[in-house]
Amino acid sequence: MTTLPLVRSDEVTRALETGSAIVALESTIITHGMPYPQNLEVARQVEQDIRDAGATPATIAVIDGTLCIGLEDTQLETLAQAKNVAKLSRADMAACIATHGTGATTVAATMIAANLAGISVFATGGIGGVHKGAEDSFDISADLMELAQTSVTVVAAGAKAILDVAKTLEVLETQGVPVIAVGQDAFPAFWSRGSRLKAPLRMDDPAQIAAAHKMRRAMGLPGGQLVANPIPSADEIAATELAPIITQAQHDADAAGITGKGVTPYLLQRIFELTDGRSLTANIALVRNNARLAAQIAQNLI
Ligand code: PSU
Ligand code: MN
Repeated sequence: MTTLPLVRSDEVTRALETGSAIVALESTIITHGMPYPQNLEVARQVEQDIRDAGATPATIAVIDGTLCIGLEDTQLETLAQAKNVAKLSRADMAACIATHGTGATTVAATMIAANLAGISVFATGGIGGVHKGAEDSFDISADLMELAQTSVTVVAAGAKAILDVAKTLEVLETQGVPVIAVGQDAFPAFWSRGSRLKAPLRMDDPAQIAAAHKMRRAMGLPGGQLVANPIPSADEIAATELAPIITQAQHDADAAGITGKGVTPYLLQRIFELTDGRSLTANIALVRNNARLAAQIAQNLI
């Protein structure tokens, strides 16, 4: 019989044994979302933020055919410097493990792994969603369908402003995914706090978010929740300032013929260049902010 090669870090094993709070973290943000060496610094910093907030971090990746739940520091370092690491989602994660490959997990793949390991909360930057022009390209992230079927609460700063955010919210509604804004009514726009779009739900208390997660389970509803946590005001970039930059980046991606999995990493890198690195500074601040909130939600789930 085929068994799943799943290995937990010592820290995660201890947390599971003692029943303490755990927060999952994705690895695509390390390999495809940020440049080296900031990616490594951020990966370490976010783990520490979770510890400081009273929970245990579990960064998830596939390394040499093993599904790793929690990475040791040397593994984190190798991944942060690795080139040509696969970007894994629901469609290709099993194939990567079966062929003894190495890959970073996206939101969708991290949710699957967290659920397998008994972890209910996951912090990231922004989820994937419906890309601009999806009516022609059909480019809709598998993250949305994962939120509809895997019972993990995902804390993000909304959907990246490179996406068609209105269409992203429509798909989430169709798929029955609760979208919960924290501390405000508006659905946050990743690098910016506000947007013209109102989030369907609002909860300002991590205990409420945890209670809603438990109630979905009690009702036998599959799927998770999207917690939309706005970037701290001190770190945001105004949406009006970013709009032309996003348009430029999208134009460049189209001109370069970028499609499929390459689109999101290309746009993030191009926006980094066009903002002289300010998009990265904001991205780091929002991920850390999400990690802290996720640690509080996780503590209310135990
Ligand atoms: N958010 C970030 N940086 C990232 C991503 C999200 O701030 O790199 C990654 C996540 O792993 C997400 C993926 O799941 O981008 C979405 O990719 P796609 O649009 O190809 O589904
Ligand atoms: Mn896509």
